[in-house]
Amino acid sequence: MLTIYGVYRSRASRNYWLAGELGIPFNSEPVIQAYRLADPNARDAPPHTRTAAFLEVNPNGHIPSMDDDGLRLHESLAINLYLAKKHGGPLAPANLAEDALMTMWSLWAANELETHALQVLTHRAGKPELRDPKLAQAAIDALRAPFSVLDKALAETGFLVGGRFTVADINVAEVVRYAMAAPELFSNVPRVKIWLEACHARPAFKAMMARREQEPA
Ligand SMILES: N[C@@H](CCC(=O)N[C@@H](CS)C(=O)NCC(=O)O)C(=O)O
Repeated sequence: MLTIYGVYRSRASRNYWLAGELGIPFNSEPVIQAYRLADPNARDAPPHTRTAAFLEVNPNGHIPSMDDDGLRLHESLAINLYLAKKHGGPLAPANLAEDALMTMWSLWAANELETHALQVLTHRAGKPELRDPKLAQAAIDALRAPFSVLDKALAETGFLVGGRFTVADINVAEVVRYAMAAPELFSNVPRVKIWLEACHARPAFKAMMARREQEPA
């Protein structure tokens, strides 16, 4: 049986979205980020990323993690690639070339986008006392080139791989979502805007976001 450790307000969102797309059942082990707790050492603290029990699951002390019949995986994007391939269907690669492209786009999202997109989120939409407009602007400037790459990649079919919605779209869209606090980033990349709206119109994405909204901010 598949177990996903995490909360909806974390990168585990990617895995919940994918599981919804695949229609696969899973156990949910709620584990919250330690830094979100006033006192992670309190006796009544909920399960979090720095407990001894969770560090046994993921020594990195990060969510999400996954256990699938004894296979333990960390890294949200790797978990999605694994689950898509395990369950097959249109979300999964149909051949080695598609597999390579889906891996490439997932690593691209993690390496070319994620740090900057998180900076946009923190400094545009995070706690007001922590926001630094200069850092937000630097991250926005850094994202312009990769956003243009993404826009061009979407030109032919509107999707990243194989002319259909796949795990690659989920993995990239979930990173691009962090940059939505900078609407100006999307004005010169119309295909990215249309693609992201299409991704966000999917019932499994909406269901994931509804669960996310139910969690305390
Ligand atoms: N590259 C990892 C990053 C995981 C990560 O940093 N997760 C954050 C939540 S989104 C976390 O667990 N932070 C809690 C902590 O550092 O205590 C992935 O994609 O899974």
